[in-house]
Amino acid sequence: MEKTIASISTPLGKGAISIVRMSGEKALEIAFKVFNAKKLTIENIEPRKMYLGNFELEKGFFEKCLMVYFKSPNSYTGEDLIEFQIHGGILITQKILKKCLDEGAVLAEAGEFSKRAFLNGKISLNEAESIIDIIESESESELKSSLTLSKGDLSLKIENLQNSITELLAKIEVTLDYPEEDFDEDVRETIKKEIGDIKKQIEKLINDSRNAKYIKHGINVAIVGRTNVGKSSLLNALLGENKAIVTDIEGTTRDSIEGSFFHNGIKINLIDTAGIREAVDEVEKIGIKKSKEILDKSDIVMFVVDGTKRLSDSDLKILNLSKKKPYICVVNKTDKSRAVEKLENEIEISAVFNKNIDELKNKIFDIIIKEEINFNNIIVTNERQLQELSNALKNIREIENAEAEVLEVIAMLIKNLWTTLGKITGNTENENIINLIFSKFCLGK
Ligand SMILES: Nc1nc2c(ncn2[C@@H]2O[C@H](COP(=O)(O)OP(=O)(O)OP(=O)(O)O)[C@@H](O)[C@H]2O)c(=O)[nH]1
Ligand SMILES: [Mg+2]
Repeated sequence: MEKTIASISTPLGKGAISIVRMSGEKALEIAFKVFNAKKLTIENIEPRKMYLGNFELEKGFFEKCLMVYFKSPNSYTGEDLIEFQIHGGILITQKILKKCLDEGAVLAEAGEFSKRAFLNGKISLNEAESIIDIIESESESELKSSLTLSKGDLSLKIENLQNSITELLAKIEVTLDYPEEDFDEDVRETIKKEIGDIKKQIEKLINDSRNAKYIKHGINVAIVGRTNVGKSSLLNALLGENKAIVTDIEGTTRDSIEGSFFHNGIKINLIDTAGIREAVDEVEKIGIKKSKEILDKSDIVMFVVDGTKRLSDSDLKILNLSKKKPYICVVNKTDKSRAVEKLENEIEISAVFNKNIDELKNKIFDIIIKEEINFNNIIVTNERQLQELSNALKNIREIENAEAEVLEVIAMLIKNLWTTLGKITGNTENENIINLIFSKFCLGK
């Protein structure tokens, strides 16, 4: 029997409606496990009719959605097919997909619906191929066009930020014009508030943009640690297959091994590294260098330790390296009694006995995807622009650190912030105004 497949059929994050589709013999049965509509039963449901009902996301938690049933052979794939139309955000859509998967469907591979349509004689091979092409190019281009759209928004956003800064500079200027008045305290308060506001907005831009990147490319997770702590066993446990060789011989994994899985609809790319050896100096150095390289490319690090042993010097070295990134300390082998010290951000697991593996998956997801992803947010995809946004945050930190300085110095730092933001859009139109305001400051006199 062919498996029942499911997937999100609309491009992630675009538009107000998204569709989760299921195809296969069990589609209807699975649908009725998760969806209820008044008086609707598996016996009385009519094909091609839309039903409004409740989708049970978790026990007791419902989301309203629409369901349509296409009866085999009169469906796109030729099999029994169910479509859920969802008016929620991306996380809701992912939860609905996950629930279908939990109830027995498997995640469809790219183009698998069309492949089944072809196998069931619904479309020709040519058609299947061109559909797959279109699907691929469409979702790519839709994503791209949504990104272009948001580019206009970005310019506007940056312009607004720059305008707030110009106003702020003007306020400081007034204070300097009337030194006899006691405006100083007031203006310092205003600076603090306004700069705080701007900081929040820039941080949000950076965050939203990172999240968008994760949806497209997945989250890269490095697995690092000493030899024999169970890194490869952990990779296998997370993937649910025996991809990497596991032995009790130190140094089993020579080269890094990669594998991916989906969690809540987001792809998680794992990189299992060769373990770092204890005490063998030269070899240890090479291992550390290699792990460093992999670490640099990852978004999160899982630092794995053998829970039955106390921390060694090598462990501490690797832990220090891991701290460069968001990291999780994975205490493995907790099926045996624990000897290792308490660690920060730790989770106790057993790779061999599959203990806490789902909790670990959730942890990885939660660290990166902190809030609901919304593609209607402004998204910055250009690396250079993202870099300038980080630079703007640096400028802000300098302003915050200069709290005790004279206003002229603070104003100069605020001007730097204005210029950095201008680099994002190339907007230097107002530079003259800024310079005009600035010329009135006593700087350099
Ligand atoms: N009891 C117990 N043993 C484990 C667990 N995880 C791994 N092991 C054992 O630890 C040994 C090393 O496991 P690997 O997964 O190869 O360790 P590694 O960190 O990849 O080792 P290298 O590739 O050599 O760096 C094997 O004998 C595993 O069976 C666990 O959760 N509990
Ligand atoms: Mg290994």
